Amino acid sequence: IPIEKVILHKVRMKMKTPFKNSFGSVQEKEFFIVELADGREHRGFGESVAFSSPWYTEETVGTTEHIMNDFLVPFLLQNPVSHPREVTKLFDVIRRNNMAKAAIEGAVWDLYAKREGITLAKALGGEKNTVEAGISIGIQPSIKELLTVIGQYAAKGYKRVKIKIKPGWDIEVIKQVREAYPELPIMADANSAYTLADIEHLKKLDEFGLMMIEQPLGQEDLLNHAKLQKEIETPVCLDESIHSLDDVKNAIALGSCKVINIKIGRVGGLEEAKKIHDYCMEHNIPVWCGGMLEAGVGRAHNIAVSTLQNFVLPGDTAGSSRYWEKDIIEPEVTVIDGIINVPDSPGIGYNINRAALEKFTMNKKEFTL
Ligand code: OSB
Ligand code: MG
Repeated sequence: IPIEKVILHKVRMKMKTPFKNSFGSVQEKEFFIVELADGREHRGFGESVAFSSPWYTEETVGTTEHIMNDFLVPFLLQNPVSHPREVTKLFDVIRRNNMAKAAIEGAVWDLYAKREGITLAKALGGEKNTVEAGISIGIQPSIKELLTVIGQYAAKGYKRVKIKIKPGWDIEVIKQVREAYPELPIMADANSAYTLADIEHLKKLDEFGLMMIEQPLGQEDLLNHAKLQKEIETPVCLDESIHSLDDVKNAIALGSCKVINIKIGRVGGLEEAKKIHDYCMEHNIPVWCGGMLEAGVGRAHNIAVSTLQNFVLPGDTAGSSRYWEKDIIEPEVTVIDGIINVPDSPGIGYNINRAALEKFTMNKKEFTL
């Protein structure tokens, strides 16, 4: 795959409403759009997902910039690959920094698929033409407001609603949501807000028929998640604990979870995401695609990976208008009756809206060999 030029667009976009979870609030998203040019007509795009501060994982916009500029981009230019799956191996000499790796690896996949004239979904081995959309709702000022927001998304047909919880905003919240929406598929995401000492408290969630509870305990704590899963009926899903296929193998062997949330950025790219998907399928562990408040390019990658067979649960990928007045892709991602149609043009299947991208770009850096 000839890569003649790499362009890193540093972008800043303001979200319509702040997203609040157990560790803080985000309203401005800074990220990189990675653009690869093959010297012919094709351009591949990727999007970095790390936040400005290291509250979700250790990566930030600043570390992403450093690792891409000083290591990953020069590596890619100096070491031609013939298939995107080779990028993971190429980047393996750099420890972790998964989100920086994934932004570039994703762009290589897009470029590859466009050169082959196939969709990214097909290049990955996905077969679905539609994917189910779920929604993740941040912590609201009151239960009343939460119920209103849930009502809005339920009316649009979203296939499941994820509610952020933390100590003091949990049992009563879920109880009232369940009463107001007896049939709605709901789940809770704790973003590591609890410890094993909360086991009796977390057991109280069992009566509400949650699809799952996401990452209740510590980020590195596979052992205690296993202890918790033995005591509660609600399936445990891991998010922050999963950075690689090895993490997944450990989690499944220990019984730490019954579901896995795959985020392409967190696991270092599409190739690793695919391997995790395949391993989970062999072990009867359903997966779904998590979200990182992505703009359109990241959203498009999420949609493509969600076409793989074992993505059997609705993910966090909502329509572009969930967070953005104006997205950087066209057409924008739309959700109709809770369904996203997978685009059928080559690569990510959406065009870059150059005017919108320029408008949100703070600076641009070009690299050639
Ligand atoms: O824990 O899944 C999470 C957003 C930022 C960081 C972590 C998480 C989330 C979400 C929102 O839940 C997902 C989205 O709407 O993109
Ligand atoms: Mg989560």
